[in-house]
Amino acid sequence: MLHNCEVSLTHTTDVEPVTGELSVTVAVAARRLGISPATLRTWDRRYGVGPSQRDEGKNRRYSPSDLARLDYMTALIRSGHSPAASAAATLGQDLAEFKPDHSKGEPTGSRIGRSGGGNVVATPGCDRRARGLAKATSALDQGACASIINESLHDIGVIPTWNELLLPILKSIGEMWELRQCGIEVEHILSTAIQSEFSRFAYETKTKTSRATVVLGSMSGDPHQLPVWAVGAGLAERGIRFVHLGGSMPLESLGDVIARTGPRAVFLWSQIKGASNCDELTKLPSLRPNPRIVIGGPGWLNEVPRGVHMASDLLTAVALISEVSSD
Ligand code: B12
Repeated sequence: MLHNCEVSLTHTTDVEPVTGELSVTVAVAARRLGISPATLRTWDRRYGVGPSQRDEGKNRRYSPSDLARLDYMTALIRSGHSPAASAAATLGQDLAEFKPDHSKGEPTGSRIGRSGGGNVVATPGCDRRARGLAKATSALDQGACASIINESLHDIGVIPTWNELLLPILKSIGEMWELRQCGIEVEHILSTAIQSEFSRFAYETKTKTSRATVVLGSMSGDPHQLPVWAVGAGLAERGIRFVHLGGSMPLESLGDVIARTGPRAVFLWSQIKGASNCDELTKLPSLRPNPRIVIGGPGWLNEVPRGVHMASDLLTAVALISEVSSD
């Protein structure tokens, strides 16, 4: 019997012989493995498990031995290992004899250590504190997560805590969901701890401005609001008061809040790809002076309107807002 992916190989124009072997595009390789092309690109960039060939247009092409390596890596992940550990084990393995078996079992010959089961969050290249947080998250120990985040906020500040401690772990949890459609419980445990510690930090910090000068929120239909809390805590650290409207804020209500409070700046986050349209921003009320509108996140579609600022990271967002919001 033919392997299911071999059938799809012979029926797709994405396949062509390169140096005498059949090679496939990233889209076909992803389909065959049941994961997204974005994850394959991340594995290439982050772990070096990528295609050995590129065609003349510089597109990636996966050879049969690249695909065997990916089959081996996904078999390890499906049997419970982290992507980082699976990649490391894959790169050191002779796969000439490896035959993929799509059961959940661990591939034979793997020398990787057992992870102890459950949804284990990977932290390749991270420091002791991040490893501790990943461990606490995997163990569903929310109290420990909160104290590690709290300690870090007071120790190194908001921006390094977000960039160095939290982003790698959030990304790893996102990958776990994308790859195995699991890990929602760890996502919730960590998200709740982040939200509670960032809000506590923000409200306990003495602000210099006498009224809330900045309005923050996530766009309609999007519950993701951790980066919004990071912006709020980053502003509080600089003595700037804010009002946080939470996730899924309808544009109309946002317009009402802007009209009523006359803020110096507004920050809007959109996480889910393609969920928010930049054109909608033109419907926000006009004030004199107009607040500075800063947007962030991978969810924004279409061209950013004139006068609106797109921030690509936390530091930029906080700097753009602080510039117009300090007394
Ligand atoms: C935590 C989380 C949740 C929490 C949110 C809790 C909360 N209170 O906010 C909860 C559990 C609610 C949740 C729900 C869902 N989620 Co979710 N979630 C995440 C997770 C793990 C982190 C989100 C986050 O804070 N991202 C912040 C950073 C990490 O995002 P980033 O895109 O990597 O950031 C880039 C830039 O934006 C910039 N950047 C980073 N930080 C900052 C900060 C600022 C201020 C700026 C300006 C820029 C910036 O740098 C990065 C680029 O290098 C992501 C994974 C991920 N990688 O984001 C998934 C993710 C966003 N979720 C996803 C999905 C699918 C969902 C659900 C639909 C299903 C699910 N997994 O439960 C539901 C949504 C339900 C609904 N009603 O729509 C997908 C979205 C895919 C897509 N289509 O875009 C992701 C990407 C996971 C994945 N890989 O599949 N989620």
